[in-house]
Amino acid sequence: MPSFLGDLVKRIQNYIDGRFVGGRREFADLNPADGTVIAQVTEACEAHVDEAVHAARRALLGEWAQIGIRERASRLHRVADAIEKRFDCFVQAEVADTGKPISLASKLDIPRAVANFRVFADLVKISGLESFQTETPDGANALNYAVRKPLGVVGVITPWNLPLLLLTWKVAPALACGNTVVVKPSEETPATATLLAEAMQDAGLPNGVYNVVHGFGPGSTGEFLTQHPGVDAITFTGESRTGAAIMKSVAATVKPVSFELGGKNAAIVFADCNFDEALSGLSDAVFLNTGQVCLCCERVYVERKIFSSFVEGLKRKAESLNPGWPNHEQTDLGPLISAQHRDKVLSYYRLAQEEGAHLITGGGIPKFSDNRNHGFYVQPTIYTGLPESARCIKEEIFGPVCHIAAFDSEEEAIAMANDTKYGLAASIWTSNLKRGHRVAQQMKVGITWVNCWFLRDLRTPFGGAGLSGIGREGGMHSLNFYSEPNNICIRL
Ligand code: NAD
Ligand code: 6OD
Repeated sequence: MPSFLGDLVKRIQNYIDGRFVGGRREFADLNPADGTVIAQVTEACEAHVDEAVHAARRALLGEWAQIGIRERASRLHRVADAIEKRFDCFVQAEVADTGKPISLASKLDIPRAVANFRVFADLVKISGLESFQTETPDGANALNYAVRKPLGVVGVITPWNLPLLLLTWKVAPALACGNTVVVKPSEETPATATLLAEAMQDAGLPNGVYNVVHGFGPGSTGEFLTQHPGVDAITFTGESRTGAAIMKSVAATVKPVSFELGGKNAAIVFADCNFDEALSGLSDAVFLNTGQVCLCCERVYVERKIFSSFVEGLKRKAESLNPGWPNHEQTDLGPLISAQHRDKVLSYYRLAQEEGAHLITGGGIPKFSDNRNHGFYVQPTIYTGLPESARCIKEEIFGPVCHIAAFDSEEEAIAMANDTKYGLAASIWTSNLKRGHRVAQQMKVGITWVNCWFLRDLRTPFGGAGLSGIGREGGMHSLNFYSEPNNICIRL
């Protein structure tokens, strides 16, 4: 078995039909903390993608099709065991690829990958043995029953912000339903998807059930996958614009899609909230993973009575964050993913000033006395004073930044929060339970948290309205997407 840090990190290859496969074209994988090259990655050409899709098709019709739900579930638990066995290796690979603090990768990313396999293994077993496989309505003169089948070969395309968490969030239910997958992780974070191949081997998944192809989007691996006629469905997480491009691309072959896209999420903080809890919650909701979580709140609305003290409190939180080396336990703010993304975030910092914002803190690049100056760090940043029509209020920035505005009434707060083309998440802070329910039910989003943020139960529906996505995954919603009912009607 190749040792990940010894071999794979230096040369990350595609994984097709149970084998690591090299190629002629390579691209560099950078450490965002200091810009150094940590690996060379093999870019999959069209022939590699074709090979992976064919391997996935063969596997779909082979041993994998004969394995019943109980055994599939038990192998997925073994994948979870295999990730746990290599826990440190996964953590180090994720930290090196993303620059995220080691504390975050060890508490969130890798444990959630394990949980994704365990939850969907259990869910498919329980529901499959009870009612998921057959629906039998009480027909008067006919017996109807629907048998659920896998969709087939599923193309899984994922982003760089929570690489293994988001990849396994899709791979686990897809495999639980009996599909096979060809995954294309982000070109920025190819490591943990490749390491997962070893866990799949350990768990005894047949060759071809899990395949990894590396590369870029347009004119590269991503597009080869979405256009491939042998791919039966695409599940995608990433930018809304990319979702639109993929939709066009899959139209010719009419593939079902599940899209988890961008957000411009709002938080509403009422004066009756528990102030300290709201402040801590919002500090996470704005700055966690350097603001690179689709659920992060870049728009914060605070009731006027507590506006000044809240702005002051969040400023103190922002200034207390430690932009350290990702591998240090005390670090709580890593770099952004790439130089290109840092340029984008900094362009919004400049735009905010041009649009008339009042800078509360941050707005630039931190200064270091070491090689972090070659990394992609930016300062956590807070603005006030922008009109609601400003581009910085309308467009997703995806950095450690928020704008705070005051409101006077519940109706005004709801109207401002909903005034967006996105609709992923919202977070409401109040000690009035009635108000919590009332406001939450008026949010035009896929998920609303009350007095918390990013508190997850993996059985609940997850996804977005508007530009934030198509469909819902999570729990039975995932199992429904990754399978297809075949209804059989027998006349009695
Ligand atoms: P991105 O859309 O640029 O890339 C995502 C993936 O799509 C990558 O693997 C990329 O190579 C691939 N890709 C790009 N163009 C493609 C094309 N034309 N055809 C096929 N594949 C293509 O997104 P990103 O920059 O990696 O991630 C950040 C974005 O993802 C943000 O907008 C964020 O809000 C969103 N996101 C959403 C969720 C959610 O659950 N809603 C979760 C995480 C991230
Ligand atoms: O928690 C999840 O299941 C999920 N899909 C989170 C998405 C986070 C976005 O960056």
